[in-house]
Amino acid sequence: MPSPIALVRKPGPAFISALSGHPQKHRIDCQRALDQHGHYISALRQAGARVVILEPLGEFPDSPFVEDTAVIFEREALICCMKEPSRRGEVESVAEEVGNHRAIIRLEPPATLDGGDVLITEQAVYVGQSTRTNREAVTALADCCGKPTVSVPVHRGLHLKSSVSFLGKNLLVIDPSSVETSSFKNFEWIEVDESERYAANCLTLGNFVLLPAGFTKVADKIRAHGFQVIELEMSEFEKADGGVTCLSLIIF
Ligand code: CIR
Repeated sequence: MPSPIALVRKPGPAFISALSGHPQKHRIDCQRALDQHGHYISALRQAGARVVILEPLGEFPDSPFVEDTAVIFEREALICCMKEPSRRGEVESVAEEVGNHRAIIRLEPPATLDGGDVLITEQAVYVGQSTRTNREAVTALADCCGKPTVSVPVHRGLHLKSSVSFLGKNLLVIDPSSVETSSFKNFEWIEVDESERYAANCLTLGNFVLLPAGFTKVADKIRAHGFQVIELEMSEFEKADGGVTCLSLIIF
């Protein structure tokens, strides 16, 4: 199987102005964010990905969170129309790169969608009904993804994938207090408790799971399922409401 491509974008100086509801948002340290991003790239490579690094976009503070700009399917890619006006200009350069690998479909208003709300599993595509993603987006996804599409209410956190991650092997990491869980009853769960909520967002590449550092209970449970865990310092991205998956767009 060919290596997956991981598209990433380095944080630039504008990253200090990222959208965020985090209490520490005024303390984002750009140099530390860049260092942490460097380790993230190394982890992607260790997990077997070929990393494509996009140029920083000075006028778009949230542009390192490339996951939100597009949703990648087997043959097509849906380019998102993001709800936040300050993020809409991020998509063009991503669409250009993704267009080298997939046929591009564009999501049109009034649909709004952030890629962080789309959880793709073998059987179905789950779409978070968050403050960023609306019903029209669910309909548009259903038309193009070729799998059953399930709308999932998000009670807390920015996106569906802030609280649910798919590891493969019918296994989820989930914070059940933040999303409507009834849609996920056919999966096996690794449950994340309140003190480890941030670790519900993790990225699986083959047998590797990239996980924020310091969440030992979740890390141990993931290891017990046979995965190799790579722990990453994510403090600066957490202050900008972003997690591990948000920093890359994976093209399998
Ligand atoms: C935002 O509010 O849009 C960014 N500061 C954080 C986006 C995080 N992305 C993600 O969870 N997929």
